[in-house]
Amino acid sequence: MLSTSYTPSSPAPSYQPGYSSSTTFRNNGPSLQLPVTHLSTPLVPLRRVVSAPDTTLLNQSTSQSTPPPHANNSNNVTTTPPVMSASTSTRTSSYSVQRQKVKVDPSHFRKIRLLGKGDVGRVYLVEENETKQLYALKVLSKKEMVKRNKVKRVKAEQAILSMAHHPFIVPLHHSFQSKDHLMFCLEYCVGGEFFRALQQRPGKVLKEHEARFYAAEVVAALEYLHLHGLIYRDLKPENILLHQSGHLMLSDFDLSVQSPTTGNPTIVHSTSPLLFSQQPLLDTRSCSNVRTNSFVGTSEYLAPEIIQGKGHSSTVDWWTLGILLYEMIYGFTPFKGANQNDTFDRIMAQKLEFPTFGYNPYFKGPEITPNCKSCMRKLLHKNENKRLGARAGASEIKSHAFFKPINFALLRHMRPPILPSQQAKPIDAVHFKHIKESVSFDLEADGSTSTPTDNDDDTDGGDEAGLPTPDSDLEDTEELDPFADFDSGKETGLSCITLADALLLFVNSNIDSP
Ligand code: ISQ
Repeated sequence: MLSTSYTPSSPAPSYQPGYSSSTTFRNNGPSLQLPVTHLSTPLVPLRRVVSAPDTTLLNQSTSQSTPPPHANNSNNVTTTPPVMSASTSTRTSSYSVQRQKVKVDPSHFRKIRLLGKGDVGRVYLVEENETKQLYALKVLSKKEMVKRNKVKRVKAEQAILSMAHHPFIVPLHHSFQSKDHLMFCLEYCVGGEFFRALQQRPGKVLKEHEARFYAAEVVAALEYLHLHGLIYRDLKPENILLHQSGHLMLSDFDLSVQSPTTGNPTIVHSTSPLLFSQQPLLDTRSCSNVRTNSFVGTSEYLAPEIIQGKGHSSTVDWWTLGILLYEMIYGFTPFKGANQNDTFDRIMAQKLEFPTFGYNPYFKGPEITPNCKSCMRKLLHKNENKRLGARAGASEIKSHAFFKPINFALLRHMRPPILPSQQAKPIDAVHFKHIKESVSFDLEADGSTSTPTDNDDDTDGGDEAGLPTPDSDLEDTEELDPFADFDSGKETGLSCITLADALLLFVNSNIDSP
């Protein structure tokens, strides 16, 4: 494991300039302190917002949700109708099913095929037996979670997904478990990985206006997360999915963190008319005062402050947006080196350069505009305090001239540049690579099958982890069963997670993660 101290003049055990290593880059930093007063004051979540948030809703006791973009789509992955919350509820959602006392378990689904394999789990396309609705089922091995000290991390991921309700964030419909596995039942994104869609474009690039569209959707999603005190931290094309509607959805909150305090947005007045628009900006950096050190990320997307290991705030997400925008436009990332440490060297020291046409034969069209370059340059400012977004968060990015053609309020009604095949049947998952499933995972008989993780294909995933099972003689308590509160149907669990719950989880998740 590597730490993240960046000391070009004095070699550190972690990142040493010029030293080649393929070791995973990670850093365990101090956990954040949570003032006790915040725990007793659960905040009311926002309504689903895409455009500039309406701050008047922040202090209301109930929230109204507008339907998600996918509510009427053609893949029949319809969402559950509104569920009225109980009087004790602090949270409602137009399509959350998590308030229903419905006990969902693996036997409710039929496995169709493997969609993807990750570091610690797999994602299957499944069909709900009764409704025939398709879902993406993310399956994690409990044994693996315990072995890799990821118990609190996975609970934090569940808390974040349960809390997040935004058109550009993949919805979590249920979370449940079998004897051996934890399962996230997520919206099925028919269009697959944005990364794959990008790879299939001529020259692996998008036109500037197309890149602007996706960048704008990412800004909207990040704005929402930051407002909730979350830093996404792992933005990259592989973590972006394309919905049937063509709109993107952020997935994989494995590396996200939640700040222990979230403040209401404030208004920032520009002191320099040259810096920002004359309009006052809504400061949406709820977690900007939070610094965290623990991180594992994708090296080409890492921000300088993460490499330096000096802690980072929500502005890391604006750096990664800059890298994403660059990659969408030029087909490669700006600081890619021969190896990981070369990449780190370049991120820290190399000036941002824009390739000229001719470098890529597909750059035959109009030049990349100065506004677009200016936006990338400002997002990729190595000094996080001077980076676009450091002062007032998403509002600053939205008011950059590059985004002038975008009406953020109407974003999800715009026609996306890439539309998943409308002819192919969603069940055929044509936008997903065929992956051989070396060990068959049997949903109905789950518990007696092998554990579906990448690195234990040939191991028996029985119950060697010593976890309590329904038939075991151990009591089903939080102390004995680390996953006792995982199921979304459980009243005392995280099903109706409040921000305060998520904050507690985050604080705890940083203690042993990852
Ligand atoms: C939704 N649809 C397809 C694939 C997915 C992978 C991970 C998480 C959600 C998904």
